[in-house]
Amino acid sequence: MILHIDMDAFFASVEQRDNPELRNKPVVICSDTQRAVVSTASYEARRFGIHSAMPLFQARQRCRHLVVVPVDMEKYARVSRQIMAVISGFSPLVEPVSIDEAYADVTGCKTLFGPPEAIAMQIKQKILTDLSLTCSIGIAPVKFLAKIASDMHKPDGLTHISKEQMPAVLKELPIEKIPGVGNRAMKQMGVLNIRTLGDVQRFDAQFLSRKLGKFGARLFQLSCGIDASRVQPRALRKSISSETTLAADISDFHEAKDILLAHSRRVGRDLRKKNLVCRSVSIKITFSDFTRITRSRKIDEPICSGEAIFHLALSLFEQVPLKKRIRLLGVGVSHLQSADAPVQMALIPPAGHRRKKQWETVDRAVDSIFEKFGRDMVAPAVLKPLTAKPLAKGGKMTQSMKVLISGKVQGVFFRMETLKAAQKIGVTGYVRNRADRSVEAVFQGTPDQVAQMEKWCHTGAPASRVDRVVTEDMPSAPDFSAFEIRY
Ligand code: TTP
Ligand code: MG
Repeated sequence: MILHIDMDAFFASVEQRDNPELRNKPVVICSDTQRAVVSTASYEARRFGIHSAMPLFQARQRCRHLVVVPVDMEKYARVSRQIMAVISGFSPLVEPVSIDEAYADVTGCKTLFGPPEAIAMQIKQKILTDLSLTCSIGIAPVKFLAKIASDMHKPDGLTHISKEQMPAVLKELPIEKIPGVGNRAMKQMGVLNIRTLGDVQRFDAQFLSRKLGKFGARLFQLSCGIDASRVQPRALRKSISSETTLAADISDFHEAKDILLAHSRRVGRDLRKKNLVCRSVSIKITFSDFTRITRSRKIDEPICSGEAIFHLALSLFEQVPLKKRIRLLGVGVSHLQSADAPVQMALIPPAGHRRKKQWETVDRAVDSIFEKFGRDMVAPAVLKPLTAKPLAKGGKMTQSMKVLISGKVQGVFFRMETLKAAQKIGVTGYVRNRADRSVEAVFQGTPDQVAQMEKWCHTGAPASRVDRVVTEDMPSAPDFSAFEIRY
């Protein structure tokens, strides 16, 4: 059985969710160009006859108090990824087809999640509770009917066309409902007096092929309920990389390190987003005279944290003699596999195993924050030589301050609306803003370390003014981590 999931008034619903003032109002999401056309209309706006692709001026004529909201594609793409992740939790066979729709083959998922209708209900419920959005789902034995079914009871619909009901539904199905039917085909079918899929049955396949080409043959098959297309999950990527041609050539080792770290984190994030791990890390350097080198290293245990990738990239980088200035620097990973694939566990975990796992947890926490609150919410640790001493109690805070703290604390900083959100993503420690109780930092560490960090954040300056806290493990002094607090 195939599910087709389609979000209701997608862009508009996301905006109405995020801005309560827009709820229950006629809203259109519209690009900011001169000849603006409506991307999507909320269901309230649709009552005025407003629809996608309508010029904005016409929409305004139809509804005086229409609210126009600009398109925020990055946000919709982020929500889209969250939706796809929810669906992927119920079936390994998920095919995203556009920003707000996907097919899922749930044939083999019965023992885990129940029959297709129960799965559809669980998906709807999870999207609603986790993302506060509604969707419509169609269930059918074949793809094209699942898509048609999802559109039958919008919004918030659930339509199941069983194998037994299929012939009756097909017979009455207007041909304009068939995905992919173009204007020319519609005209020709008009000439043949074909209005429903039932009408198609009056002709044989050869005749239809002659008249309508390839589409004719497909049409005949569809009229018999045959749709050979399968749900096709995206092919597994072979490698992921991130690189930049620098604005100006560099020769400073620390600068190069910072760039490697940023690339490693980006690659790690990409891996985790795709639920992958890698077993090979490489770096790429182009020098100012355009000569290029690549170095790579294979590892036994798969990794996906930015830190682990960075440590390997750095060790490769350190082996390259830097005689020329660097023009381009990049980090790549390959030998990818699904993060869910079984891994042969060593009886004695290799050195640094625990640390690696901790970084993965931190990275995943950061990923959730990115997904939920956008990129600016998390400040990455910077790799710069440490200079400052711990701040004496009551000491004067400078613009930017680095402090040392004993024990291994891994941390990230973000500003979040509520403590609840921090708890939801399963972090073990947090620092709360004294003024408004919002969460300012999350990290892993012992209760002592948590308390210590909390103290640091609140010493001297009002916490509400703290802008960011970043931490760094120091390879030269493994028992120390550094905090940088900016405000
Ligand atoms: P659709 O799924 O076609 O429409 P929708 O989700 O807004 O409404 P519903 O499914 O409930 O009928 O498209 C998904 C998103 O794609 C939509 O929110 C905005 C965007 N889109 C455009 O930008 N231009 C268009 O012409 C269409 C149809 C959609
Ligand atoms: Mg939709």
